Amino acid sequence: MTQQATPTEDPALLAEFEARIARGESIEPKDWMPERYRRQLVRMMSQHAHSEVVGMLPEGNWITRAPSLRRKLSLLAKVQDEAGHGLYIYCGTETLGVDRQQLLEELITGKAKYSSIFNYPTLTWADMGVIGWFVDGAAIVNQTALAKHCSYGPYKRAMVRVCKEENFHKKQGFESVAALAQGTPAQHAMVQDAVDRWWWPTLMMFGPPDSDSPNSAELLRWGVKKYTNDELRQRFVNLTIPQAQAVGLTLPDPSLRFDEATGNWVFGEIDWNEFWQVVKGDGPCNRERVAARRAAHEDGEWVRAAATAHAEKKAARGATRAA
Ligand code: BYC
Repeated sequence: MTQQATPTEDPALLAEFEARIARGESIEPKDWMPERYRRQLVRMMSQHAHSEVVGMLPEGNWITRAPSLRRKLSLLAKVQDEAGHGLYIYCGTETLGVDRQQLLEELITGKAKYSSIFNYPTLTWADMGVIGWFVDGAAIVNQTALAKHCSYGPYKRAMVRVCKEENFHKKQGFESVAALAQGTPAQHAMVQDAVDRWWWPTLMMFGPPDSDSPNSAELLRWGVKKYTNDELRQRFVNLTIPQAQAVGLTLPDPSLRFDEATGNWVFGEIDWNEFWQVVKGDGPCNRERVAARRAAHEDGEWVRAAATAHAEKKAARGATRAA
């Protein structure tokens, strides 16, 4: 399935499109858009949808080992929410003329990108709290900007509900972290260790530095992104440090300091070699994650076959009645 043909990139159409973006109007699926804009959205939205779906795996790993019924319920709800987020965003890519099957194929064959953060292992129960606090906290910073400002209507609207749910995820994570931080010395040590392992990979979630981000200029120009990767990363750092201080946890960065002049927390150098290694498929869990998604897809074959058979039978019944 392809989008209605846009015969040429007529300069007048492009000028009108850019004027609409400058006026803060939403671009909708049937509106004219430059092919580059459509492709950028498909790239970004499909990576986002895949991230939500793969993001279920590190936490799903702990559902059967949650320490209480209450913790299990909130973890279960969170993981189910991530599945829903993936589905909304895949629907969003369909409005751009992309076939979902094709995207899923790219995910299970390891061709597609998804967020680097989900290629790290979840070693202890404390990781569940820290993921909610850091990873969902980072997601909120990034996605609230999309919900408020993104120029593509279906993506912007999908982000409204996603952000509401991410807020619940963050709160349950931070509450769990606070309980462990105030618990026994062993619990405090467990949650500090999780903070130490997840801090730097979370900062990498925001993408490469602005000086090394090939897509940012176009996305900013066309109002898909409102802020740069570094701006959002800084916002997350500024928001999170006081929260860590409030629960008596430290962040694994000896160079952290508050800069009165800018009102920002200055942080140390991110290991970009590690980031690119993970993005290129060589992180601690990349192969495991893709294999798990492939197995889930293959195990679900009978569900797809049954749904297709049901739809075909219903359509045939409708055709007989109409005749
Ligand atoms: N991991 O030019 P750049 C979630 C790639 S879901 C992997 O700066 P852009 C959550 C990038 O794709 C989290 N790859 O790109 C879910 C590009 O490669 P290609 C996902 C990354 O698009 C469950 C290349 O590096 N959130 O939060 O301007 C539970 C150069 O980058 C990463 C979204 O997807 C990365 N971290 O900026 C809890 C939000 N970073 O495609 C939480 C929407 C960069 O040219 N996406 N790359 O081959 C965005 O805001 C932007 O796409 C990004 C990257 C900030 C991620």
